[in-house]
Amino acid sequence: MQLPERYNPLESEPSWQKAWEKAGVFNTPAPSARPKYYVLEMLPYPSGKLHMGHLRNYTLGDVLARFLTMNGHDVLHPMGWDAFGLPAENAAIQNKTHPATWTYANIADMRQKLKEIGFSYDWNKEVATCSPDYYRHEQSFFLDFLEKGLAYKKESWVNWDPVDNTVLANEQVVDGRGWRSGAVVERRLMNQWFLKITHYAQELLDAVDNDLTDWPESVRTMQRRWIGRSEGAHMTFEFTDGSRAPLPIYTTRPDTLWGASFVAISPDHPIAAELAKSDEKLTAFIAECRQLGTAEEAIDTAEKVGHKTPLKLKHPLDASIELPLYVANYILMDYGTGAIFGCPAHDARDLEFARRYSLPVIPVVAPEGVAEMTINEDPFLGAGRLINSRDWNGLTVEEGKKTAIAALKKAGRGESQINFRLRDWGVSRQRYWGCPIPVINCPSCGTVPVPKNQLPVTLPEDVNFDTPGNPLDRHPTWKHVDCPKCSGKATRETDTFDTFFESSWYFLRYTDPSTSEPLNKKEVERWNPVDCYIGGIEHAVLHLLYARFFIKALRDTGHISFSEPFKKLVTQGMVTHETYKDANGQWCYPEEVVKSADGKWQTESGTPVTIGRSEKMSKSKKNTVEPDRIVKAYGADTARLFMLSDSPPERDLEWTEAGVDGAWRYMGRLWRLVREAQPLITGSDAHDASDAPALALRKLTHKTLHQVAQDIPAFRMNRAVARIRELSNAIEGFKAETPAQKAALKESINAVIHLIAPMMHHLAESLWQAVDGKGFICQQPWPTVDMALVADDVVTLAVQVNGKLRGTIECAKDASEADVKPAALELADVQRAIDGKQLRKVIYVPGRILNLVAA
Ligand code: ANZ
Ligand code: ZN
Repeated sequence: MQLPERYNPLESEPSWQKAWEKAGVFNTPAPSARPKYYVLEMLPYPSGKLHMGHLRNYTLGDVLARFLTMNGHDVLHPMGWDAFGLPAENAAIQNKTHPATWTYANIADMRQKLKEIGFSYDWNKEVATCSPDYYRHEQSFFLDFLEKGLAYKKESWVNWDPVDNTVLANEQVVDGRGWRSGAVVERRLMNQWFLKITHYAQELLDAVDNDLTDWPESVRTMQRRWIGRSEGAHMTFEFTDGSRAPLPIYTTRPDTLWGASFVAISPDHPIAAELAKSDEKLTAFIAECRQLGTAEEAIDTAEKVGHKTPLKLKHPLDASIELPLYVANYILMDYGTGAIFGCPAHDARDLEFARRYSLPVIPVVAPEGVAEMTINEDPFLGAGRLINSRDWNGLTVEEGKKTAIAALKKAGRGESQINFRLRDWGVSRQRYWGCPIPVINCPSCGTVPVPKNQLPVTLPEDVNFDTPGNPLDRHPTWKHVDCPKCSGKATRETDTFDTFFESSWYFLRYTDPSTSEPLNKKEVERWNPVDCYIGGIEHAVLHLLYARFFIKALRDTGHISFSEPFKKLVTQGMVTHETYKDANGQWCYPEEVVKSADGKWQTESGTPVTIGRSEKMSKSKKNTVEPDRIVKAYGADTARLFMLSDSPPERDLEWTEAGVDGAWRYMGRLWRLVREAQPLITGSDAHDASDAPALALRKLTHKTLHQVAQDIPAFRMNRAVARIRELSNAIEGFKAETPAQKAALKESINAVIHLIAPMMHHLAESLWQAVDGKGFICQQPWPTVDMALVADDVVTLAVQVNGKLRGTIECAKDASEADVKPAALELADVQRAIDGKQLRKVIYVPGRILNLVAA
């Protein structure tokens, strides 16, 4: 078929989408001998807006999915909606609609937009987490967890958002404020449901080290910190007046015990509550502390203040030393025992506190070789040897810890203990638009699980949002039920699950979203674990940790056999754009800004505009570009090509008109390339190695096929694009005169169409049709690479860090340092060897060795 002169994506993209859909080319393949690969992108919240971050995320997954299909894999590539959550309720309040109406309308809209980009999703696998067909199963999981002791209810201190009227997880409190409402949070004591993630603390930590080797190092570090394992000691301090049981304390520094100058308890400690009964000042102090919320960050940055109680405690190893007891705002009730001994010389918080209340500061650790030490503004946190510590003097910190624990043990006052920072996951939310927690509260039987045959507990539809608070709680009938045990009058739990509950297992449900069982075991085990998960770095801790926990809990309740959900993780950077401000300091949208005749930037009405730096696209700064607008103006392929070619996925991507333009022009060049080659490539496929120009083109063609096939699965999409451009440049300058040259050209054109197919998926189909290709290009196998043509150009390069071999990479013999360095830095072993150090020097001997010098 002779190609028309110009490519018109706006016409051909929708027609290819229809053709794909009609032929069902993206339907998940039936089991076969081919290896499986599960490509997963983080499911969107159906806000109604598809933004550039989505487009980037889904494009990366789509390129991988399409590439792997062409490379002999059975691929699962699904999409769905994380559909419960607050914005739907807020929209319901604002627009007087029902959250379901709003949510489903947004889903329909966003699905349509995704379809217009031509993603290779199997829409038969679609899941919306707000559908009872979905959430009924998580209700049954919850009952299993309950039975297994992995879910429980307890009275606990929570962050209360007074604007959204809900409890927030610590992670949802940012700088002491609710992450959505921005309101200052308060601390309140409430009955809450918890999932016992702490049961898996050690296993979660071990797997970070041993199993998650294909995760970004930064995310592994964040997970380790969040789990926060520490080794220390548990000990008890007796009250001097013997008025109550000894006070338990947790410390990570038992070696500093002789430097103790006070003891402090949390404002939420039971002893504080008891003392407050007869102490008005303390009552007021406790109330003030509660305004800080429960987030550690806020507590850490606040001034350290306290209230002195009349009580005193005895030093556990010398009863003649008496320490005053304070209630201090920086002691958390749910870490350790909620009580500490303060050693101001070696802890910044204790030092700030001691200075304020003129408490003794006794240094008990000094740097090696220093005998006397005074502490001024800063505590001494370094290593050294013990001083002022009686017969422990001279011991190192590590020896001191051991000796202290032995002494405490001998005195019957303590022992070693391991602690985790990780807290159990509070899942109760006082909201309507969430999955109802399937339990019933009976005045005589207590908490009774809803029997499984009565699931799902569905949300009532007739609710209104006229008053703040939880509509489930004030619904006239919904919560009133008979107790399943004694048939007496009882009430339903009116809390719903945190929406992280839904996103912890959706990828299992995708494998068979319509089964009436919670999971279709065969399909779940066929596809899981997910081979590659792609999403935003903002989920590095919470979502990923909760999902990891959920998989272990499902394993232990007999639902699945594996222990980790995501083999490889890719976190993509942000999409940024320049910002614009007019003369009045108001932000302007990019499309409102134009260049005047004399080259100055201004608004359409002529007021001058200043250009600010490129920042994450956000509505508040108006520096957004809607994917929809780009797709309607240039087509989806252009947008995708630009996103892929500019920066590596983990880095930020600056969206520019010039970049989009460049991508658009390149599409046109590819079109002309094939169009002009058309009359030349109708002959035979006979190659002739003695034809030098033909051989050179063939070498470049096979090299490109080989390298791009390495680049795509390693997410070096930008390098893949650069290589394809290099090949197309060579084709443009190629004069096909002899039959062998024509055969080489034919092979190259064919290769280019395959190479671009995962990225410029519509254009590739049109070009494939033009060269009389059979079927759809997206279903063709990747061309076979003739390694003989590649071999003499590709070498295995040894990568060293400080002279020690840490890995190898395959690269072109004449690859530049700029080419090999990024690939070397991506090797996990190299990253580990460099970790924390600075790269000082790079020594590169092409074809042989790359040595990275780090210090
Ligand atoms: C005495 C001491 C001396 C401490 C010293 C530190 C330095 P990590 O390492 O983060 O686990 N701590 C214990 N429970 C606490 C609570 N509920 N709220 C606030 N702080 C608490 O921190 C453990 C250290 O944090 C413990 O070791 C304790 O102070 C404090 F030179 O005990 B340390
Ligand atoms: Zn009952």
